[in-house]
Amino acid sequence: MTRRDIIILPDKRLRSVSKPILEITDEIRALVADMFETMYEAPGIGLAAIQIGVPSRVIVMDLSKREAEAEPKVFINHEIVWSSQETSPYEEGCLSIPDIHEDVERPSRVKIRYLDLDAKQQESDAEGLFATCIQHEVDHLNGVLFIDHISKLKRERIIKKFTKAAKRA
Ligand code: K1U
Ligand code: ZN
Repeated sequence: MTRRDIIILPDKRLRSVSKPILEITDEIRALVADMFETMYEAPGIGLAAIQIGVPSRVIVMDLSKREAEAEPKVFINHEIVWSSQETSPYEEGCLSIPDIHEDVERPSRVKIRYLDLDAKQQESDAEGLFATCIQHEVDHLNGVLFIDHISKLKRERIIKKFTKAAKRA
C-alpha cells in the first residue's frame, strides 16, 4: 500500500471524465488499497481515483466516526439511478481544494448501482452524509467540483486563490 499525492485545484486532470472499469484486476485492487491509504492519511471520508491522477471510475469511502469501527466501502462504475426531489444543504469540503468549505444543496436521498470488488452488482439507498458524499464523488468522476455548485463570484475567487498559490509553488 502506498500513499499517493492528491492533485490540487487548478490541476486540469480534475476536469477530466473518468473511464469505466472493464475488469477487476490485481492492478485495480492495488489502486483501491492505495486510495484507502491516501484517504485515511489525508484525512478524508471519500476519494475518487482521479484525485490521485487515475481517470478510472473508482471511489472509496469510510463514513465511520471511530477508527476502531472502520467501514471501508468501494464503489466501482457507480451510477445514480434515482434522486429525490427534496434537497438538503451540507457544508462540503474537498481534498483537492484544501481548507475551503461551502454550503452545497443536493438531493437528500439517492439510489446508486455499482460493482463491488468481486465484480458483483450492488444497489444502495443513500441519505444524509452518505448521499452527499456519493454525489460529491460521482461529480469528481465527471470532472465536476463542489465549487461548481456555488455562486460564480465565490467560485472565481477560489480558483484565483489556488491558481496564484500554484504559480508561487
Ligand atoms: O472527495 C473528496 O474530496 C473527499 C471529501 C469528501 C466529502 C466531504 C464532505 C462532503 C462531501 C464530500 C472529504 O473527505 S473532505 C474532508 C472531510 O470531510 C473530513 C475529514 C476528516 C474528518 C471528517 C471529515
Ligand atoms: Zn472532492
